[in-house]
Amino acid sequence: MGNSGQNLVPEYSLDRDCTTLSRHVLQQFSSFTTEAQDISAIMSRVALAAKLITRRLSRAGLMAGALGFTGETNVQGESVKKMDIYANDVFISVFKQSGLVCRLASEEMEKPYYIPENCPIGKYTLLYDPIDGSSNVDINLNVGAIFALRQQQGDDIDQTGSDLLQNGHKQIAVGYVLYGPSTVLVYSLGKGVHSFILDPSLGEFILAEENIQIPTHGPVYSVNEGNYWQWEESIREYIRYVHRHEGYTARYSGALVGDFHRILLQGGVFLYPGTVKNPAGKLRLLYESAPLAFLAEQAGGKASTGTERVLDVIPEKIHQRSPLVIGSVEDVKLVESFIQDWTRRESEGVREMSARNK
Ligand code: P6P
Repeated sequence: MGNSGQNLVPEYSLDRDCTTLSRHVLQQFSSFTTEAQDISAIMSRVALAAKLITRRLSRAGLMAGALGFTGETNVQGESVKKMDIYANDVFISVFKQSGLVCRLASEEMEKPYYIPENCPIGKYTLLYDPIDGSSNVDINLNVGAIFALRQQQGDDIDQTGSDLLQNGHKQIAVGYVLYGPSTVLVYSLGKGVHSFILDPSLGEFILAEENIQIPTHGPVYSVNEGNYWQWEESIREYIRYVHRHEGYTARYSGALVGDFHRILLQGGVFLYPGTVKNPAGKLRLLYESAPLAFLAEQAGGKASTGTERVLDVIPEKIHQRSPLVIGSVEDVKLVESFIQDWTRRESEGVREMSARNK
């Protein structure tokens, strides 16, 4: 049969199918150092956790006892889903015998989980939210996981993880897993943002996109408008602005990872401001806002608390919350401008008031 009849597979697709996550991570390093091997092995463990959780999620609806609430409340004061515990235990299991990390700090555990035999100084700690958006789990909507890798900054005698209370620039590797129609893993080591799609037939995460860049502006604003009356007036003014102006559309899934992934690829802004109930917002800094802020900046975007760069914030406790405004540079700046204007008017008002009262 002539060439025209041959079913030629373009070479690039074969090569691309061989660009697995672990190979891509190694390529991020200039040489095959111990650090390169450690980070690649750690990312492979994260990928294994993602595969195990994907498998559970895809069958949970058919498994007795896999879904629903445990009846417990976590350190956040939130009702715990059975899937939260399962996913948390998966991360512990895949790292316990790995010799790769000393500690695991999770949204689901008040204190870090220690793996004592792996705790010489300088060892790694994985911080993670095992199932982000678990309110979506029982209704088969997208959920995610967020992770950040840090290195021990000194001894941790009291085993409270106090040396983890550092700003987001100390993150060595960050990423998230999006459990959607396909399972996507997005990561950065500080050299761009790269996405991988799980090929179930191979059991491998295959490179999908390298050096992802967030558009400088996008149409999406993603926020829970049900909190409108709990926000500062500056945020309400911003919301009224996007309501009145053409070119904006609201998208909100209740799961940060899915909402952020849309912003990463299409542009726009996600915000979870402080509310009357939670003045510091709902999202946790060390394993939600800071990893995503690192990704956003690596992709040419911006991440702010509304008044300061998220990556500069130094937490006072492991589960500290922070307001979050993240996404396209222009859209984050627009939200910040409403906060700055409001703050200025407030201080002018106070000055006028005090001048009148003299
Ligand atoms: P609300 C999920 O519980 C989560 O931590 C994020 O994934 C999500 O963005 C947010 O909370 C949703 O919170 O108050 O809008 O339901």
